[in-house]
Amino acid sequence: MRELKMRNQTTLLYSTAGLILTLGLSYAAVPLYRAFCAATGYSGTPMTDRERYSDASRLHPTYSDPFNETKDTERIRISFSATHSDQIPWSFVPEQPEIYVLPGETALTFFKAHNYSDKDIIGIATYNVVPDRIAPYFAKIECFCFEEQKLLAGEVIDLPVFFFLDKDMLEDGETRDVKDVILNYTFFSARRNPVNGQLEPDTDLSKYRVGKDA
Ligand SMILES: *[C@@H]1O[C@H](CO)[C@@H](O)[C@H](O)[C@H]1NC(C)=O
Ligand SMILES: *[C@@H]1O[C@H](CO)[C@@H](O)[C@H](O)[C@H]1NC(C)=O
Ligand SMILES: CC(=O)N[C@H]1CO[C@H](CO)[C@@H](O)[C@@H]1O
Repeated sequence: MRELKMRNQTTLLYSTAGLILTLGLSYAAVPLYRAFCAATGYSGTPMTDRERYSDASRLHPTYSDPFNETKDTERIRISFSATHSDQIPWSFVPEQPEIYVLPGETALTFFKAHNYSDKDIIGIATYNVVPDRIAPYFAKIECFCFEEQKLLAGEVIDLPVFFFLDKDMLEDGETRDVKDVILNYTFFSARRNPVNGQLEPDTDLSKYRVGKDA
């Protein structure tokens, strides 16, 4: 296994295929999320492209420019942003404000959610990235947003996101110069429709606009 340089102390880096395999098991939860996302019509939704992360050669930091071997690639700042709908009685914050990554370099970050109500809550997160043209290259290996999250009354949980920017972004004229990315989550509370068993948000989602390119 190739040794990774831990250049960024705040970033936890993994390139272990085993870890990815284990995490990959929750992939089955994606369709539920997709359905929710499709229903809300958000744009700028990052793709969770399984092919990208099952190809281990993509999960290495890209140190040089694909068009110029002598030119180093620059780190890209990923900043995290978290909001929630008015209806959901919990707090939801990123545990670190930002991470700097190279294309192909995997990174792990956490968000913290706290239920300060006296009821159990089911939450569903939607996400978007800014600028949204980077979304096709923003690959999530594991994300709390793939599944509904149930918080018991009073509970505090850490929600992981394990991601990388696909190195192909460097070959796309639209994205090769992107140096600043925002990953933005919004939590909605949800309930199960007793008729069809589907999760439905408790909020009027049309009030929320996400994923607009600046
Ligand atoms: C390749 O990168 C080097 C270092 O940044 C630069 O000096 C050189 O001009 C670049 N070559 C081309 C063809 O752009
Ligand atoms: C994050 O999403 C919320 C709505 O869900 C939106 O109001 C906010 O502008 C978004 N922030 C960014 C940086 O896209
Ligand atoms: C404020 C807090 O920590 N959480 C609330 C969430 O739910 C429990 C119910 O057991 C409340 O007692 C807490 O006040």
